[in-house]
Amino acid sequence: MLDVFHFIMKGLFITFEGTEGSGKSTQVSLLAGRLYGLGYTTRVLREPGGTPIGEEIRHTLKHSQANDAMTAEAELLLMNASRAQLVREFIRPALAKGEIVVCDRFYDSTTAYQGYGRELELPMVKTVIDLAVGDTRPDLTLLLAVTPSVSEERLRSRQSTLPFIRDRIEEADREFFERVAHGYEKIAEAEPQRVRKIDATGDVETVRQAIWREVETILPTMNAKA
Ligand code: Z5A
Repeated sequence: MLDVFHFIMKGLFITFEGTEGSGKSTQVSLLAGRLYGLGYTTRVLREPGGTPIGEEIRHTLKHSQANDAMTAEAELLLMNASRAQLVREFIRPALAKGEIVVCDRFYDSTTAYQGYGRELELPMVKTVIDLAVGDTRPDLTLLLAVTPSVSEERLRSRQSTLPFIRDRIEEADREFFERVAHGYEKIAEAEPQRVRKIDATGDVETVRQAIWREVETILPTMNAKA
């Protein structure tokens, strides 16, 4: 458990990771609502994006008509340009005020997608990440793990209710997403204290409770029940 002094001085930084359709956005909202209800000033952010500049970069990365030719290196730098802005514009100021920051994806996504997925050299990926974040690192990362078939099924059911919007990153082949999932396994193995793997194949409430059990351990003394 982090001590109360750490929390007041540094805030608390929680990130969510996982493949698409693993339920990150759903659980980010539920966690933030719970923390907010308990009286914690909580800021929810997402990557890529989260700032006005970052949201423009997000559009370029995902939906721009002209992004077909984007190279893996350009993708790496754009993800981290968005991140560098988010860290300095919102994350550091919020943490300095002792707030809880909950971010939907952070630099582990770059290691998993641009490092393992796009197969860029991991030391180079790390150098770029280090430049973007400096010493701003998550206290806790929740890695939501689902099988590829669960992920595909959830995305299919969501797509059936929404108008189609092209997404360049989702157009990658299945091998790419398998490499991403493998990358997340390696990340969790390398930092088991920070990165907590959550079985996210169950229903929303079961996953919410598993997440809360992890979050509870790093909150300062409180009497909340799951
Ligand atoms: N990316 C990168 O390459 N490098 C980087 O450094 C960063 C990102 C930061 C961002 O896409 C893309 O950028 C992403 C990685 C890359 N690319 N891909 N592909 P995004 O922000 O648009 O989307 P996403 O992060 O991949 O997440 P998502 O597709 O929106 O899914 P999700 O947030 O994990 O899941 P969800 O929206 O909460 O749930 C999906 C559906 O399942 C929805 O209909 C829910 O109601 C349902 N759901 C959720 N939980 C459950 C449970 N437990 N049971 C049943 N159904 C559920």
